[in-house]
Amino acid sequence: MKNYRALILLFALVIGATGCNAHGAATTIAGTTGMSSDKPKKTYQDLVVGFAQIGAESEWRTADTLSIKETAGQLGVELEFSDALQKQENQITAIKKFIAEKVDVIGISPVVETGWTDIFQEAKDAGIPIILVDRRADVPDDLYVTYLGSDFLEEGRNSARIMVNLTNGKANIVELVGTIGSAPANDRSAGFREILKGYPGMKIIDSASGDFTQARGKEVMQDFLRKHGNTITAVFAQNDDMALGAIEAIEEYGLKPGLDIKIVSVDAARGAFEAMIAGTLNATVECNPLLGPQFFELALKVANGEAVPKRVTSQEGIFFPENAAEILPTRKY
Ligand code: GYE
Repeated sequence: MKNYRALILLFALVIGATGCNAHGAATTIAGTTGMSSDKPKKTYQDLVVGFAQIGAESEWRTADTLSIKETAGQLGVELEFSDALQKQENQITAIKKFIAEKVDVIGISPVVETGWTDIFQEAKDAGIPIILVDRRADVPDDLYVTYLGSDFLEEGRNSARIMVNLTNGKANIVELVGTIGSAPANDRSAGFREILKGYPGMKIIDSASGDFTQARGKEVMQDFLRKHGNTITAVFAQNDDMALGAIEAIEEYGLKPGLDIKIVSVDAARGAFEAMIAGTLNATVECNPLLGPQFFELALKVANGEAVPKRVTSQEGIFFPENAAEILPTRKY
């Protein structure tokens, strides 16, 4: 790192002393040091990144935003951050702005999977690489450089495996789905069903979107309870916030969440640990939102034309009430 800084300093001195442009100076140095590229390498301090965030719908998202902003601050990256209030059109407007500003790299968590091809093509035409963060977009491979995020399909599968164990293979499940058309909602639904296929006693009796928020999760659970009453024996909430909303609805209905109705959710945010400690949530499958460090590492490589893998997945675990109190203090979100 130190040597690297020294090299950059040398560049600056050569440019200053000779008055040549950066391109010429780099070629000279490349010639004397054997470097193959004729462009000076960017450092984090030179990097300008535009980030089109989804919104602030969940504890997960808040932690993700903080990780991105904090990491940018620590590294000295200039960050243009946009919050789209969960609306695709706002994300598209943000990307247009980043293109006009000629940022080095664009990061985006696409709120839904479809509808991105045209705007991604515009970025590509302007020579600005796109990194998908957290959520996938359904676009041709050449329109983004890499996708950093969780394996949502496996999260859905794990949620189903846990649910089978908790209910001995027999349950009437209601499902709180995330944002319709989003990659995590699509994949968590698919992974969950894939495993349940092998268990005829496990029935999904209803399924509706709570848009990944606690407030909507509660409303949808109230509807489910009105419709199905105490025939419901299990809830699969595709994130913790919706599970917390469901817990409130179940308590208000007069049943015991965690006991009368088993609940499994995804994210492993603090609220989920608190609910497990209170005995109202049975398990949470981790989905890591702390993507800042990996994102900026990729962004710098991409800006310097270095090769990066097309897919980078985050490592995750599963947590249960048994040791929730012990683990909670170590959680960073
Ligand atoms: O699970 C949910 C958030 O895209 C993985 O979005 C993310 C999901 C996360 O709102 O809480």
